[in-house]
Amino acid sequence: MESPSTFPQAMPNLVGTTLREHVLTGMHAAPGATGEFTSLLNHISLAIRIINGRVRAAGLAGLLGYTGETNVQGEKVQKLDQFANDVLLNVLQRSGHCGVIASEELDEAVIADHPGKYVVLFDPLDGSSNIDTNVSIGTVFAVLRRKYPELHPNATDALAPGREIVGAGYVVFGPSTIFVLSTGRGVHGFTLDPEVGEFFLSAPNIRCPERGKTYSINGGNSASWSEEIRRWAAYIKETDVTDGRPYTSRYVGSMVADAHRTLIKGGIFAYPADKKSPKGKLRLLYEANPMAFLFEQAGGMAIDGKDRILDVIPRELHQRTPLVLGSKEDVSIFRDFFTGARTS
Ligand code: AHM
Ligand code: MG
Repeated sequence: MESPSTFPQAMPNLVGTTLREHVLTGMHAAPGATGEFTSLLNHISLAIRIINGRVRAAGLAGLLGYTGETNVQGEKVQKLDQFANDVLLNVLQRSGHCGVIASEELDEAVIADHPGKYVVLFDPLDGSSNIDTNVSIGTVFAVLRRKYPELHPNATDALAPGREIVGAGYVVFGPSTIFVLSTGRGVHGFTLDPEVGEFFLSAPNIRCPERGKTYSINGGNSASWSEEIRRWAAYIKETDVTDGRPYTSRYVGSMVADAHRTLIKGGIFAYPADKKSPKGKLRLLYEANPMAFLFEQAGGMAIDGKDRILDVIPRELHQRTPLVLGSKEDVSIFRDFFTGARTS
């Protein structure tokens, strides 16, 4: 066996770094850090581990008859997305760091009765239509710092553009549970060791390739697409060995899973506006903004078709947006078709 002393001494040894350590080390470097942000992220990690336990037992719970309205003890059993929402909400409220919490599952933002420093926005269980068939699902979140933390929090604190995000992440509950996080210093992936109950650094400094070979879009919506999007879809399927076309198609239907593959392997994920969903389907605050922040941090790109997602000024909590993200070159080509700058 190779001796651990063979690690180069000048480089920090990242093997065995936990999510907790990683966050703590990063925050030590931040001037004026109070430890609150570190604590907030540790609370999010705790909520994720609780949700993970329930997600992992979802099939088992079904087999044992726990998926109906009541279980054998006569207790009401929550749906998984409701459970994930409640866990995140409870854990974040108990952390004491949040002035405002907003979730895709809640009609209104939850306002604290104390002036918490942060706003947390989340989609507790993305891809929930895939739960019943044991396909990857996930959680997405974004953290903002309240502009005026000394004032009483207000729901409008949540309506800040994504460029003001101070931390964002997502978790994929797939064959393993992976937590991808950025606090504005690159993007790092952590895998849960279920035996230990800790996330360990498994993918430091993730970079989205400049160009990929995969496109990810619900082709079943093509009859509702604009002419520009149809032209792009035709281009992506044409054969041209000089630039790797035709691309291959992958579409899970869980944005976290499709985005994660796109982040790692490159290519493009798109949920554009169409006749059925004229404003797009995905939510700006809970899905598009955190993903856009992560993609930009990893050297990728995220637009609404034409403009940068992170520059959109939100008008309402549950605002929808078209979303196109992925490798810089692939997203730029989409934009050229979308704006009519190119047609073939
Ligand atoms: P959800 O947050 O209710 O799960 O819905 C969002 C999901 C995304 O994960 C996914 O990209 C999209 O909806 C799939 O939609 P469609 O079935 O229209 O392709
Ligand atoms: Mg979702």
